Amino acid sequence: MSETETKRKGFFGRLFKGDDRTKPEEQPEAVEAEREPEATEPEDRAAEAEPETAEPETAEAEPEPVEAEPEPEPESGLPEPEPAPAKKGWFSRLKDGLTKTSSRLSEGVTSIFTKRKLDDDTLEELEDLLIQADLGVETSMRITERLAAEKYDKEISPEEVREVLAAEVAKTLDPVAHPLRIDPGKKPHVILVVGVNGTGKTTTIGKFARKFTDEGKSVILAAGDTFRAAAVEQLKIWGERVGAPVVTRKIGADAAGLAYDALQQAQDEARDVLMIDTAGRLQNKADLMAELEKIIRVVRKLDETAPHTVLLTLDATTGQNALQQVDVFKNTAGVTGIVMTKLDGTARGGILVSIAAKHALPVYAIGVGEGVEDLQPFEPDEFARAVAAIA
Ligand SMILES: Nc1nc2c(ncn2[C@@H]2O[C@H](COP(=O)(O)OP(=O)(O)O)[C@@H](O)[C@H]2O)c(=O)[nH]1
Ligand SMILES: [Mg+2]
Repeated sequence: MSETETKRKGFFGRLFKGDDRTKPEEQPEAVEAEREPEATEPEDRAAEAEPETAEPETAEAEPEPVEAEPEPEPESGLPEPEPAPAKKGWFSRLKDGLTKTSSRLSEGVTSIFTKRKLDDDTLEELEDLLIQADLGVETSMRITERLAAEKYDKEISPEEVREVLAAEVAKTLDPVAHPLRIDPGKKPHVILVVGVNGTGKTTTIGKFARKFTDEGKSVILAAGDTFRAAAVEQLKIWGERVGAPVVTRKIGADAAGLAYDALQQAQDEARDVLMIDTAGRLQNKADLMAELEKIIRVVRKLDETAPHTVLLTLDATTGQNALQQVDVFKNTAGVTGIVMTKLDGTARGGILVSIAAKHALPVYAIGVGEGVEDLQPFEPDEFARAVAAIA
């Protein structure tokens, strides 16, 4: 079992696993809401651990077991999944993470351009490939137009195409690479974290909290997802890990009231940063948006410039759905920037390029894993090279 899988099986993994791969706009939200209050997930380990007692006790059995079919080698002949790699630099982890995105693209490019000229047909095939990789129409067209301008009717190698791809992707991403900066003039700098359930809000708060405390800043967290006991617990654990106090209320308490109290405490204690976690239930969009608006309204009673950052988390594995989520949150919650999570292990990493082109929102950081060290600064050139599979 890989390290990631092991973690998944662990505490939060099991509680939150259901959210991971779901399309947040669809019914899973409702499902989650129903199953949540008591996280009494039955220990289904029993099923896994069940010993295979099927060995028939034939005293003088032939060496050949009769039960040839059900048990051995579940994946007949398929290679074992690769063991989790040891610690690597973040760029190589990003590259590994984006392998599914980049290999689809580079194989596509190779198959289009091997021994073929750059003409209308190949250009159209390329454009389709790029759009299917979630790069967005605008960037895809820029790539094909540039190739057409430079190489029309000539032979072109897949490598040359990939170079242009990387360069144009970087051009789209450059303007949105803005790290999240804490304004030292604010005590505290208030960060409101919004996004659909399961997109990584709480984890991202934990990762940023670690980064800020490592920089010597004093951080306080507010457990504004007051709907779920497990969500509050999850933030408390992050708080303990990084040594930041976590302001909590009873389950079902008013999130705005909690945010108000947390800001007051943060001001009293002259904290540098307050990060407010929120609920992300989209099954009732109107309620959720009303709640976020109320949080913003009440924190402004204590500091009319707050929140100073409204950070939207987006799960890369949801692909095009992430674009819609930006639409939903951008206006109501006044999103100032995004963190794209789960870029490790998805074929849909290209969606970040679409979002950059369409919304021009700062990308504060990217998530390439579940661990505290897996929040990375967003570097457009490196991201573009990883997507285009250029070393
Ligand atoms: N692989 C991977 N998993 C992540 C990343 N960020 C968050 N997760 C996982 O996604 C799940 C949901 O995250 P969580 O922070 O609880 O989402 P929230 O509901 O928005 O607060 C958890 O299992 C996290 O460990 C990431 O960058 N990569
Ligand atoms: Mg959460």
